Amino acid sequence: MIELTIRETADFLLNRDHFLILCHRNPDGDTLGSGYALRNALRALGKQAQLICNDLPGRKFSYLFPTEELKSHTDARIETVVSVDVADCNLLGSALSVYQNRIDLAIDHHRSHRPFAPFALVDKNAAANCEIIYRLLLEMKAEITKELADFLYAGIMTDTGCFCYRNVTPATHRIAADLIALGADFGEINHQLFEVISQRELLLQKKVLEDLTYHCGGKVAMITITLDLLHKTKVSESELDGITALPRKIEGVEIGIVIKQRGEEEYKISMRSSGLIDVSKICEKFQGGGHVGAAGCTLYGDLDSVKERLLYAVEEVF
Ligand SMILES: [Mn+2]
Repeated sequence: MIELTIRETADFLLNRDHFLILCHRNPDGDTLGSGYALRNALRALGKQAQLICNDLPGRKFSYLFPTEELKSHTDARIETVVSVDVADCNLLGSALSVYQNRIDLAIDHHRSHRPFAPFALVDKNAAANCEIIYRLLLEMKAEITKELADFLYAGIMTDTGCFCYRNVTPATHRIAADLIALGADFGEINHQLFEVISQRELLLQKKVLEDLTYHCGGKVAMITITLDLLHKTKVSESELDGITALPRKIEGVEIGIVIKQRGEEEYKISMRSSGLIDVSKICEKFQGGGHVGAAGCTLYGDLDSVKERLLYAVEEVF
């Protein structure tokens, strides 16, 4: 893998055409913001660009990111494949797995980035991938319209939890300030993404919180979301962000763990830390990864054994 600078990446993109941009599965605001902004900027520069994703964005993202523009495949002519905010090519999802070995350039900010493309622009100090895309668009002299500013601002807010996470740097604030100056509708974006909650989500939260457990003397809080519960409350996977952040917010809790059932014996684990403990290290033990304050992995087996293995790994770090 050859690591490119922002300038080299700008030239790389300016010298090519017929782009296919790939988001990661279960898309969040950062991969969507990066993808939509890069795609629209390339189009404005007179190039052909498509954006695809394994899954459609959740309800709260659909107001900002037009879902009808996002498909899981394309028939367009493809010359250059770029992934955005994808830490590992497995995270493209099954529908996009055909592109795993065709990616020319990876633009990412994950500390756990596992190289999969011949060229990469990886800035592990960027709180959000959208920070990198913003710099890249400036370098390409692309016009950052209000629409693009909205996309990029939403990505930064998503990955920084509205500037709350410890990955935030002075540069994060400066870029967000630039985006607001360019017209980003910060009030509406933050309201839609972080305040609005559906009645179904609230019902799910209520049910899940009834079974919340504490471990390690109250330093760890854990909740489980079963498929049965999702079915009963009709909440989709993409609407679980609010509840994923909940256990970590409890006083004295240093690690919040959310166990989400994916299949009969498959569980997706999301870990959030208050920043003192690097949860990506814990998740790496289970072939997962992420950031210091937010990471994930997948465990297989029955729920009791999944919890036991997880708690064993967590106890080790205290
Ligand atoms: Mn990201």
